[in-house]
Amino acid sequence: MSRLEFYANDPSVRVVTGACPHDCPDTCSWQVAVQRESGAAIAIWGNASHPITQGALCGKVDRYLERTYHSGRLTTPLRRVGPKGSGRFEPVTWGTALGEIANRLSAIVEEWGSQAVLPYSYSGTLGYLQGEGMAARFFNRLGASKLARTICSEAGFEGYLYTLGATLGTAPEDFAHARLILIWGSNTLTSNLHLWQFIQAARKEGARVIVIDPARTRTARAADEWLPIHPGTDGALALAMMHVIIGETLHDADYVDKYTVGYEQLAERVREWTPERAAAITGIPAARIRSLAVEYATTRPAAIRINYGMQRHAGGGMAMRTVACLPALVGSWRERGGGIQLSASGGFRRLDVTGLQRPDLRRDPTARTINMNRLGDALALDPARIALSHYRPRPIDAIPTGAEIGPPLKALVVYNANPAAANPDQSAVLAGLGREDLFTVVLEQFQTDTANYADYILPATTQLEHWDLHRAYGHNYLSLNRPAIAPLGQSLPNSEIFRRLAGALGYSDGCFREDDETILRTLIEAQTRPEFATCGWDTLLADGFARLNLPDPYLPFAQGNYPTPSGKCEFYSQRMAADGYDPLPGSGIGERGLGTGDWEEVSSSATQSPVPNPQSLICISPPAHSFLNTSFGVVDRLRGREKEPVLQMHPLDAAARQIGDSDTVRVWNGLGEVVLTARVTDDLIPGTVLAPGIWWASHSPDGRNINQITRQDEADMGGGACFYDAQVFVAPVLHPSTGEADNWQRKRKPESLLVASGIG
Ligand SMILES: Nc1nc2c(c(=O)[nH]1)N[C@H]1C(S)=C(S)[C@@H](COP(=O)(O)OP(=O)(O)OC[C@H]3O[C@@H](n4cnc5c(=O)[nH]c(N)nc54)[C@H](O)[C@@H]3O)O[C@H]1N2
Ligand SMILES: Nc1nc2c(c(=O)[nH]1)N[C@H]1C(S)=C(S)[C@@H](COP(=O)(O)OP(=O)(O)OC[C@H]3O[C@@H](n4cnc5c(=O)[nH]c(N)nc54)[C@H](O)[C@@H]3O)O[C@H]1N2
Ligand code: SF4
Ligand SMILES: [Mo]
Repeated sequence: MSRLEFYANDPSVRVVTGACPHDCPDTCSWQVAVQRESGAAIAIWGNASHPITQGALCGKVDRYLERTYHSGRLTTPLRRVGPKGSGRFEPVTWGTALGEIANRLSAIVEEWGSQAVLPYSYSGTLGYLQGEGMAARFFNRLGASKLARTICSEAGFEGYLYTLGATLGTAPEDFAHARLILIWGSNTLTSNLHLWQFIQAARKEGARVIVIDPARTRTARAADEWLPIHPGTDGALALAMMHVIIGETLHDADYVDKYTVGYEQLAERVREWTPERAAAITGIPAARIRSLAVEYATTRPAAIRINYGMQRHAGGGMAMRTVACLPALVGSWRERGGGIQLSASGGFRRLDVTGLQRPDLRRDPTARTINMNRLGDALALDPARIALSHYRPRPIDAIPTGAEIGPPLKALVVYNANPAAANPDQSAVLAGLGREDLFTVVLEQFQTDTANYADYILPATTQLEHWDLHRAYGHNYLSLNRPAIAPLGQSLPNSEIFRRLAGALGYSDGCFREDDETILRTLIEAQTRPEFATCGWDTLLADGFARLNLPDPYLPFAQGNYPTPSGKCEFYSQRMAADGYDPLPGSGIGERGLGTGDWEEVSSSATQSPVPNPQSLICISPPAHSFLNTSFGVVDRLRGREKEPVLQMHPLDAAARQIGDSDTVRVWNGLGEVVLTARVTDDLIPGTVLAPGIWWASHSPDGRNINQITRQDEADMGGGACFYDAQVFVAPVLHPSTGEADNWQRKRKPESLLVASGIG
């Protein structure tokens, strides 16, 4: 008997259908059993009728009731009593909190102008309503600075868009039809679990699965082959693959002729990219690059699942743009089970949100836009650093000067985000949040690292307690989330908090009085594009989800139809030239920043795989299996599964630094330092260290996390983040009395840290 049948037969229980709100490509449809009498949720499971969820949630969200009913849930508004960042608060009423916040915001707007206020939000929920719904209306009406939401995928998105025109791609279901699958910079079994069932179906029919990743992840272990690659060098691999494909005329000349532009220039460009040249950069042997290219071009259909790991680098946009050329070159878009998937969000980007977000309320549409990756700089008082924090997605976007820079930030309103833990350059972010003159309001479910710095913490509901509507970025289904239980304590949905704040500021526009269900129904009913014809409100209420009105099978580029300026796949991009880029695919190495810039220089003089600086290592910090960014760090059982903040390193790198397994190590660079426990493993390419993220700083032995060593610099495109492009030094932390390296650090709080000398 299914769980649905079990509970549906129980008259004391009702079953409510909802959707997982988390930042995950799978956007699962879930069902919750609620006791009628107590109103308590007693079970949660994956919706069996959803074609992607197929009845299963991941190990994290299986624990969603533990998260919702956690003793750490915030249930009352809180006002700061200690110094900034001390984490000491007193309960106040909603009336007091909102009145005082409204007064403070009004005074700041009066003295500094409305742009001195910054909303800061990201991926706590991907819902339209509890994300940028009522909040967008509120900040538009206020005239706050705008936020460029760049922290996750922007570099790669821009690169993909230059090449293909939309973030459309292979449907997850269609991976079942592929006969070769390249999983490229994605740990599918950790961060995109529901794709795996389709990959397994393909393998039953004989498909081979190859993982291209610096780490032998659990996905790489489950695949047929792991191709270890140096971080940030994927563009070089793709160029060399195209060198072989074109050199051996394995490309689809008919597809190329009809549906692409710039083939001649591409052929010219890749001529110099021999597999030998790419081997010295990527660490993948030339012969394997050659055979991979042939395998890719001749196995039909061949699908690529590319994810964000490979674009969190200085040249990540260009690397993505280059890889995105591959399916058009071999014509694999023609076939079900061919093509590439970066994100399915392109379909949902066509959903018209103007009625939801009301940009028309903004009196000053030219208000500055701050790049969230540069929050540390944005919160500084130095105008030069504020200028740097302006959103400058392309090389032609200049750093503003003079009055264009705008006022210093005086108020920060954080919701759905935890920048004190998740943002790059943690020291800079904490220095900003620690400013006594910065007025900070945090809407949260838990007292996070960021909430510790608030002046007011406002308790927010979880997904079990509010309405929302969800797009997906790993499939083509829209989902509705209905509240299953009443809000815990005095917590309120973000929508209601901003509704009440609007009231406290005297905003009389009717849109601030609409209730949540009405907002969502109106949003759905306002859609006129054919993609949403299947997504009626009644369908969503009845089923909890609806497939976008796309053909089945959905082969977006089988006959061209690229929404680029030329209408074709752009091997040569005029738009890139105009925006200040090389118009042809490149390696992405040395595009901007320091990290990967050193690779080529070193490799040209070395016969071995390059290491950027003999003493430094590249640090990547991809998602931990049992966390979702920082959102599940609070759930004891999940934190227990991750055990402690660790640094994985290759035995060669460990030996060179006299580091043994489980030794306490210090990881540092010019930006900051963090103490971690070494895990010595050959599941990594030498020269790269890996710290699974994202730990709460307050759960870490030294009160810091890996974002101590990540930098605010933008990637080459879209102002994207460079999380995996960090050079670090690593050394054992010696025991203060014995002078020996071991894991003593884990067992006691450090008063002083003695650092081994001689390295770095
Ligand atoms: N369990 C879990 N699931 C998650 C998350 C989580 O924190 N935990 N986070 C969610 C979020 S916010 C996102 S954005 C998504 C997407 O998540 P992604 O950012 O795509 O993360 P992963 O799927 O772990 O893929 C990253 C992989 O890329 C590899 N990598 C790093 N640098 C390079 C490189 O230069 N080249 C190549 N080829 N590979 C590289 C890493 O080793 C890692 O295995 O996952 C979501 N799902
Ligand atoms: N070193 C390193 N840093 C990274 C990454 C990495 O791979 N390595 N990944 C980056 C990526 S891909 C991303 S997407 C970002 C994510 O960065 P953030 O968006 O800051 O994500 P989270 O850390 O999950 O924080 C989300 C917060 O929102 C809260 N929340 C959830 N739902 C609600 C709600 O309905 N209302 C309110 N008010 N709050 C809610 C949660 O409790 C949680 O504290 O981190 C980035 N940081
Ligand atoms: S985090 Fe991802 S896999 Fe887990 S339930 Fe949510 S959408 Fe599904
Ligand atoms: Mo993300």
